Amino acid sequence: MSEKRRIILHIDMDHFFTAVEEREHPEYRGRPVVVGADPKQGKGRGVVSTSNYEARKAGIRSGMPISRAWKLCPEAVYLPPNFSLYIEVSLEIMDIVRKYADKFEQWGIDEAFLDVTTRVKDYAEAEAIAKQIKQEILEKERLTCSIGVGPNKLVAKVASDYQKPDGLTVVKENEAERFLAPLPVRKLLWVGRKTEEKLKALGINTIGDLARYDPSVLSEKFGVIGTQMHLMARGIDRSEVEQRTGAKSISHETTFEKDTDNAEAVLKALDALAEDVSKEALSQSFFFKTVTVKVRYENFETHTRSKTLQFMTNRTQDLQKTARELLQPYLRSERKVRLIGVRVSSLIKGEKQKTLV
Ligand code: TTP
Ligand code: MG
Repeated sequence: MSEKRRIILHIDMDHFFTAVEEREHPEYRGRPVVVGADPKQGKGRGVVSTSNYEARKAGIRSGMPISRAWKLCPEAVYLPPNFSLYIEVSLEIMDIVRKYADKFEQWGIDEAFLDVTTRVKDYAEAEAIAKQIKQEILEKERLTCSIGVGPNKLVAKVASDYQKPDGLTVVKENEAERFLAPLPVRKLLWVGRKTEEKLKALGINTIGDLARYDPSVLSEKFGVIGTQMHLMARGIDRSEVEQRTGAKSISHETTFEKDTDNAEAVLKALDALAEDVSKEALSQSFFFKTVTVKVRYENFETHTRSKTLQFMTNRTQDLQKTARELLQPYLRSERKVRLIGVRVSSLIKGEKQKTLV
């Protein structure tokens, strides 16, 4: 069977929400940290969104009732989710990652698939790209991720989960089946708890058990899913990395050569960024409604502030005025500014315009 050879990367940020919180609050580092509902001294309702690896040692997991987490580890730092910050960081990460690939597909808030087939000649080069991505995310975001490299999305995804945190696992095409075989079946995409139970009843515990099982019995018991699971167990997955067209947002940012407390210089840089963003919007015939500015101080603490305008626009002056308004309160800080950014979102495609108004 001559299927075209592909090389796919899957990137998954490590304990994403809590990692962002630790970055913003270094005093939490080394302690168990949980992001989720308010535990209210063990009486809280709601669940854990995520926890860092220290808290996981105590048995805390995503989706667990927060009251149970509290019982397992009352001394952890409990924080409410700050979604707008996580989304902003996610957008930044995706901007970094996207440029390494021919085809890019975001998957959830902290994961992405990259098809790098035409950019590399072999797995060694793909591994080098993965290292470069890890390095760039660490330098620019001070966050770690885990990357899997494989012949398809399925193997890449299982590989990224294989050595977490800060992992890099490369599985070549001819190693895929052997790599998967000892792992529990639930590691396969789409095998949920219920299917896992049914498979167990048939004596299928590992992916290898599934690969060896008679496919006709599987299709009898599970229908199309049965056939699909059998292929996946053998490391076969033909699904494409689905490049999505059309940006959901446009952003530019600047890191100052030296951290600065010169408000005038910061505002001048902000005007320039706003001009770049509005020109890019215009060139793509986009109008926007929501403006977000970002500021990162010398200690890496990051803030974002947004405003949704009453009207759609792509005028430079509108963007500059709104961005200045949004940034003002952050210029009163005693800390020096390391980076600023401007983003526009709620985009709609308009008629092509010939001139910048
Ligand atoms: P995951 O990538 O599943 O988890 P994670 O990044 O926290 O940890 P890991 O190192 O194992 O990858 O999910 C990404 C984020 O999505 C996570 O930080 C919080 C959020 N999330 C929830 O809010 N609820 C959930 O049940 C899960 C699984 C994730
Ligand atoms: Mg993750």
